[in-house]
Amino acid sequence: MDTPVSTLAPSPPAETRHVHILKQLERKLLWLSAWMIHNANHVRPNRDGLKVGGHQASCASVISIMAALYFEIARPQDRIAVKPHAGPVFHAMNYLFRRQNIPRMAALRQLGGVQSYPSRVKDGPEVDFSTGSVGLGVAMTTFAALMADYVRLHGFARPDLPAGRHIAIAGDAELDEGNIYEALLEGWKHDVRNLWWIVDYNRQSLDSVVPDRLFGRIEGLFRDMGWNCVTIKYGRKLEAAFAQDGGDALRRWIDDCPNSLYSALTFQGGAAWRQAVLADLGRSRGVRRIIDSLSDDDLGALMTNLGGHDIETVIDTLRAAEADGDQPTCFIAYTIKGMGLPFAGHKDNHAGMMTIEQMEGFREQMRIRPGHEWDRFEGLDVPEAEIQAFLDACPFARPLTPEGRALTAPLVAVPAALPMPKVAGRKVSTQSGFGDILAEIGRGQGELRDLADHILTTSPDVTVSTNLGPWVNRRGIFDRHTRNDVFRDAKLASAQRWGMSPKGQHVELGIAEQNLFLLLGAAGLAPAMTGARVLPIGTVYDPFVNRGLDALIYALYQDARFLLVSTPSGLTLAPEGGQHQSVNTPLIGMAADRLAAFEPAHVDELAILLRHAFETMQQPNGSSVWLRLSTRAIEQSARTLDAAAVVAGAHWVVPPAQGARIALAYQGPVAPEASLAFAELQSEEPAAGLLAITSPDRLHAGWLASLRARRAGDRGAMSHVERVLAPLAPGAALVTVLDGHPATHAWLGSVRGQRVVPLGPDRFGQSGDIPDLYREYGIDADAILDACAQALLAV
Ligand SMILES: Cc1ncc(C[n+]2csc(CCOP(=O)(O)OP(=O)(O)O)c2C)c(N)n1
Ligand SMILES: [Mg+2]
Repeated sequence: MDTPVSTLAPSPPAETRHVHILKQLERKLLWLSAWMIHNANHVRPNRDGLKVGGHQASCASVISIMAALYFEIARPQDRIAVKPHAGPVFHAMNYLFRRQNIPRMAALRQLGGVQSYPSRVKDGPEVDFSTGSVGLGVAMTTFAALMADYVRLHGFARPDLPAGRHIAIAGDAELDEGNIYEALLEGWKHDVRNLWWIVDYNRQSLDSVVPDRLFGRIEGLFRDMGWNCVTIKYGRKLEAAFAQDGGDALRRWIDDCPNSLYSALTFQGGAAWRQAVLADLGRSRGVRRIIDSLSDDDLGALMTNLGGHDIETVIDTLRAAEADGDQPTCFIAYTIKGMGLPFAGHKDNHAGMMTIEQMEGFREQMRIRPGHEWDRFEGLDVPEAEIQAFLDACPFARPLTPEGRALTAPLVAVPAALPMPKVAGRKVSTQSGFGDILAEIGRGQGELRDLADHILTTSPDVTVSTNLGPWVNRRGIFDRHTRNDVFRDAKLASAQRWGMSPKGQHVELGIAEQNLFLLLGAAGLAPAMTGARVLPIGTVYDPFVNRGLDALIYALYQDARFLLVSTPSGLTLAPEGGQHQSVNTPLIGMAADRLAAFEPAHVDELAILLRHAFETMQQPNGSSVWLRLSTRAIEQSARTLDAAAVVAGAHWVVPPAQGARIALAYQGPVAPEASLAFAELQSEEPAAGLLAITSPDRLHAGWLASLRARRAGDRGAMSHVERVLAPLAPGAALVTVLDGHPATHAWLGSVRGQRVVPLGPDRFGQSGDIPDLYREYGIDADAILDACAQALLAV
């Protein structure tokens, strides 16, 4: 990689001491990343015979890029997403900065060790963005950049923190992910700034070498989206060769060389390069002069001297972009997958790993003595004190704040109760109740003021149809630039007043649901990233949670905190038909970690849950919250609720008598059908109870927690659902109903050995009205009564 091409004239300028040290550090990153993976696979005992894995080739290709960034360009306030398979390089780099330790690196991919792919939650505060599901970490930087602007423009930014850049180091295959282009469009609309994506263009993904024509297209796409696009194609040695007689022909030859041939020649080495170049250009005297004077090794080094492996070129390019201002910039850095390792360029090298023998050779080449593999400066030809001083002087070595990179934000006070709309005696839906409560908060009166100021709402083109309209009218749309509402200025009647300004609190997104969840993720990390409290609320149609699911899970995986309001939901959306009628979402809510999912039936429950959401999303041991709502207006009554029970997941509307043989449980907008059926049931079974389930997710989580606690010896541990079901007879029947998959409730029978007859659609829906659909899918009052009869027969 750094063999001098001494016979060439003019040769690149002699390297300075500074560059020499940088190159020594590159060697160290290459060694440590390869060793970390080797150690995990070949040195550590393997108890289960499973391949541990790791990506030495992916690490090798990005060494110079990461070294240039972290040792030279990045400042502490920059937030960086590292491509998943470069995790070991990232940890090695932190180790050099004394922010990572040997035991955790030695335990790569082992319980308690560093994760295979950087994880905010598991690897600690040095990780800015978790990565792993390719494409998402890259796109997330766009929304994090937007959030940084939001926080600053709202006056929430910490005065001691300078504004930073958001940077993604991306694998080239990440650009195959559609979410990248969705984010590019959205970023353009919001005029995001201070955003860099550095693409490790090794032209290889997992299976193969990527097509040649691709990047011309991609470059154009970036430019169309208002990005600057800079190609870092050749290193200094090649540029020096191109400057010679015959250099133009050589450059054209490399430019035209198909990616797959280039990769194969890289793998084969100098002799193969010579043969291939001379076969085409042997008659050019200039080219012969360049090539003939080089040994095979030197020729191999020359032909693979791509820009992304030339740290000086990378640094110069990044510096130039820095000087250019805040325009988003994509750098396409040409690299070779596995650079410097025996399988460099081989198309199958993604999961390839050096054999024990190859590693031995590599160790010698790196001048590492056996037993000194983890030593920080082993094998480097610079005195330790000098290299340490160099590291200490790197801008990125400065701590971001005295508390480190993971920041905390002050809590926003949540009043004891949220304003409750006057709904008693009226028919109201949870969706409109949500809109009303939020609009009232939006007035920002009295004790609601602080809460109102810190809420950020967002929606992918369903702001009005999810009842956010009144809130937006009060709090405005966020935009970096003030833009008037043309309809309003022209005095054209509209219920929506959509003026945009840097003080607005609603981020209006295009329809792509992945962007909604990436923004919720970024906004939900704002406290940790910026030290400012933001309380993000995102609304989306419930079925389209599925459309953004990967990004939702990604946001939760990083412990981003937000409130998701999904509405309308289920068959209850009757005329809209099957694609809009969600069936599986309650199960997603149960299965998603770090997300408490609720489905209130009535507005009084909703008000309790909304309040709970604002509180729990701010608590270190809290979580994000999901409210599944409906547009079906149902009768509301004035009643006193046990707020703790609503939050814990269920409360008795009609408590059962002790030893009752049956209870009916409902969730969400099927409450009227359940009440109707219950009235009939009660005439037969006066002891029966009627249970409102507000969260199968919380009930289930609480039950598992109490089972675990009892196994661990806490014999008194008792969950909410166990207490709730305790009055019923052993072996009593539970008929359950929701407008969602019946498996959501089917487990309830296991809690106390009672038997469940679960009702709910388990097939795709279709257009209809509520009476027809509820009958067709067996969730109307008749179906509930039939289920009760069936359940009682078997008691
Ligand atoms: C969403 C998603 N799909 C598939 C994978 C499996 N996968 C891991 S890496 C990879 C290819 C990565 O290629 P690239 O981004 O070019 O990385 P590099 O060549 O630098 O290793 C694939 C398909 C994944 N991690 N995430
Ligand atoms: Mg690649």
